[in-house]
Amino acid sequence: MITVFGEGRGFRVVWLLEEMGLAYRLRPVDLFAGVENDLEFLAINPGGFIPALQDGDVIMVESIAIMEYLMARYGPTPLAPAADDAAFPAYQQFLHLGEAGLAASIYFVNIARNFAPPTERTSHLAEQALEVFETRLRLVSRQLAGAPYMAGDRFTAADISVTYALNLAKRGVGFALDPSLTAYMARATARDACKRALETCQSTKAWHARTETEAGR
Ligand SMILES: N[C@@H](CCC(=O)N[C@@H](CS)C(=O)NCC(=O)O)C(=O)O
Repeated sequence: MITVFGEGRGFRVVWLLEEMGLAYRLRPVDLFAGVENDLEFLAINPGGFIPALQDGDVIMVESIAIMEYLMARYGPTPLAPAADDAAFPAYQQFLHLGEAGLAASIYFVNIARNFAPPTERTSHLAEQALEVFETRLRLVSRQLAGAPYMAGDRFTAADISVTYALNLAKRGVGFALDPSLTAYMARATARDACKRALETCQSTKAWHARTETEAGR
């Protein structure tokens, strides 16, 4: 049985598992309660961050690497275009840009805005992180000017990667997504597998409900 530890970016993994129709269980990890007493989780990931994956003897962290592992081991799947597919370079680029360029930067803007002491809510570092997010987002917008999805005509795991970051920007820091990005988000997240993932990820679902009215502020 595949076990996903933690939501947050674990939502990407759960969504992918739903798309692929693989059996799994979600093991909640409460970062706000502190993980220092969660010895079972710390045995899986001594770093204490989420998500982590356990699949038999395999233990992994990093949401994008976990998705690549699952698609390679249990594929082939249309979620991952093959290397000789014309869609492959864009797929590969946006799969990683979604985390390394977008989520990693907006994550720290979110921490600064919502969790830092009041005097540190606007800092040079947070401004730099926001600028990194915004400059990388231009690549997403350029892609959407010519195609409905990150890899072109079809939905792939790159869309799972990128939409997680856009959602965090929208709900976490009130980043205003333009109409093209909003339409893209709606298109990608309308999938049944995404809806099923949200039912599994109850903390994420509650966060969506909490931020529904605030998003876009
Ligand atoms: N690049 C990692 C980022 C992991 C990460 O930063 N996760 C956040 C929650 S989504 C976390 O656990 N933060 C608490 C910490 O780093 O201690 C991934 O894509 O999995």
